[in-house]
Amino acid sequence: MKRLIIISNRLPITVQRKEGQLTFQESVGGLAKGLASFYKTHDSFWIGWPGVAREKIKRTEKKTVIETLKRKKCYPVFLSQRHVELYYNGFCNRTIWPLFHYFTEFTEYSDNYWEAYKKVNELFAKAVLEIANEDDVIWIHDYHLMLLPGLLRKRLKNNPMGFFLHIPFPSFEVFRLLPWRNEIIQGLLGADLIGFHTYDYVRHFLSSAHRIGGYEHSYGQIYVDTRLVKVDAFPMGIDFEKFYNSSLEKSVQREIKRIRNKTHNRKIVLSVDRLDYTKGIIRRLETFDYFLDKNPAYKDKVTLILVAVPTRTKIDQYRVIKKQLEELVGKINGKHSALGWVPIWYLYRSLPFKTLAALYNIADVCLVTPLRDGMNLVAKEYVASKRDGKGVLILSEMAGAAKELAEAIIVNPNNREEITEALKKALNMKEREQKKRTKKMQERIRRYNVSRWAKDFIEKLHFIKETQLKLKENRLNKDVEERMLSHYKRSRNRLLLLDYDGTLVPFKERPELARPDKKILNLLRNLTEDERNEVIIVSGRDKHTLEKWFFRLDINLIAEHGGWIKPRGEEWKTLEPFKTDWKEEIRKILEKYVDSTPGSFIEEKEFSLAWHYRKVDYELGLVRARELKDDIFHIVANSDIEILEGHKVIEIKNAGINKGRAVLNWLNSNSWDFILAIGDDWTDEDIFEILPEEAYSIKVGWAPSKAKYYVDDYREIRKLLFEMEELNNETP
Ligand code: GDG
Repeated sequence: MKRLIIISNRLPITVQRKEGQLTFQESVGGLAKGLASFYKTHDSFWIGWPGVAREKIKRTEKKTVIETLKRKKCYPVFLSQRHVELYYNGFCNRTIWPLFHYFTEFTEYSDNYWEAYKKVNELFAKAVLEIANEDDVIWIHDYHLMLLPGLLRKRLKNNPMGFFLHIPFPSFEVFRLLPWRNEIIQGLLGADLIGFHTYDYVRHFLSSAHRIGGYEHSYGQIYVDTRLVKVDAFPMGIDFEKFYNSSLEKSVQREIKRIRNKTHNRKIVLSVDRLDYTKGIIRRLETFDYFLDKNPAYKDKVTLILVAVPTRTKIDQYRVIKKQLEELVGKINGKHSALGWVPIWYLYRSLPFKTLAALYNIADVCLVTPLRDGMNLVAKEYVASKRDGKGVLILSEMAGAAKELAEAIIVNPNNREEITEALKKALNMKEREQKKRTKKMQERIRRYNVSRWAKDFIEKLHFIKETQLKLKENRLNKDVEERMLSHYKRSRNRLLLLDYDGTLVPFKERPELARPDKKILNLLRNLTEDERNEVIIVSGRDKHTLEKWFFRLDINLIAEHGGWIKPRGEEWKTLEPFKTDWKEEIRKILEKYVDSTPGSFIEEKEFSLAWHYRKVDYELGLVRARELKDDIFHIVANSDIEILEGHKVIEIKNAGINKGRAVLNWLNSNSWDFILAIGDDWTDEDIFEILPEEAYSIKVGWAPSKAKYYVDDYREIRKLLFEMEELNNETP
């Protein structure tokens, strides 16, 4: 099995200096914990920062640190105090973290931070290059290292490389605020697979990649030059069994008893987060205060246990929120407490696992209301811990986890009325209902646990790599080209099937601008004048346009994807008479779409109606195209018309018309000793599909195809045809 190199900002082992001595401890936090179990069972290596500044490690100690970490399959990247300040506390946590969580008012744009971010990403790249082998699989994690895939790709051309973002990817309108947005997009696109927790983040990324970098995608696949990159959602899971079985552990049972002794029979509402402004803790407390105000009957009956784990304490906002929180806890406790009852137990510390598990076990309600959260593992851990199924999760719709945990009570974290109602509902929910909901969620969390998540990601990464290799093998290379040209030269009966737009000329936003230039007309003339050649332009265009453009050439024309055929020297004809009485109804629908979609237009042909959206705003175009297909689907079903999806066009046409059928007669009419078909669109696949085995077929552009070979764009096709033209001149 290949070696897996995991790279994240922090190593799963943290080095600290305590009372002069260096200590090595397991790191806390979602990522380190989540991946730890996976990486121990694989032949893996983890690269990251050990959590202590370079200056704090004496020269003589450095070797010991490296050796000790190596035994735990870790490789350190040492960062200076200055880097930690500018890169980690700076760009990562004062720029990217707030911006990606939609806290634009907290976002700082500093060139110094950015320079440090670049520098540290380079240091990571250097560390990876020091130990990576040619066939190592590389998996980079999170927002600290978004430039790393791009940096590594320059040197590690072939290694499978994945990137996973643990926080949200914001909508384009927010992401575009970042002055270094282009560099970040380019950096990420160095990976072969880019993963996010949810499809919303996938959509946001694809939209930014298109608007900022001009990258179009098809079903989440982007071509970066000729390298295929896949963008997909992988909702991160947890170590389910660990939490599900936690109540069986003696130490946890003891903790449960200890806490129960203090809470008596009161209902427990639990809140657990790092003390981060994105987690909505202040708002949560204000809502709890409001809940007690509005529902005094719950006083002395409910206790909120609030665990706030210290984090990023060097950053102002985190200090401010801590102060606010403590004041608020004091205020609420002062206001509502009674003898023997305090409404909020506030714990500002990281708890040992046994205590956390005990709290998950005994809490009647878990209140998880982040304002934004990539996923939120606490929500999943709480549900997983409920072996008896009793307990209710109240979950913010702004957490990625809400997409999977639909049986929770889903709330808007800013809506205090809604949360107050949710609390009442949760505290009064029948046990049967609680168990039903919990079991449903548990089934999902158990199945898609953290190992499955990691396995899925790595498998997908391998799959993309294999697809890339297949595509590469099919690239029209020098050898094939030479073979093809020599075959061409030898042959006496040649059939050339050429699509027009995107194949002989570039694809234009305005179709009228794609008329043939002199060069291509001359080229086609020379090719057709060679009597060994039968050249056919096989286009989706209407017959009048083709006639207007090519009437001076002695060439075969196929228009409207095969609706009309004009063998050279003959008149236009159809393969069979088609009814077109369906057009009226479809035209009305298309007109509605033209009105509501600026930039789109209808093209009417004899046997088809096409709705073009090449000039429409990218995303609007995609949405409208999908809506249009839905709208006409029921008309098309059980009729003899069909929908054809081309490059930024939806075409409705008589069924049975297609390019393949149209060229069939030619294919069978002669014993060709050289056949070449070239096209760039889905509609050309009908030709590729029916060609005999020995024929050459070339797809222009990088998308799945039945063609034998690929080229990048129309320029390569022109070059190839010019070479053929040369050969015509060479041989009598
Ligand atoms: C980031 C994203 C995404 C918490 N308190 C204690 C403790 N924890 C553990 C929990 C959980 C982890 O920390 C927290 O994970 P979350 O997912 O809730 O949140 P972030 O730390 O913000 O994580 C987040 C995650 O990455 C993974 O991709 O879900 O959206 O922001 O595992 O159990 N553990 C212990 N004591 C505590 O007091 N032992």
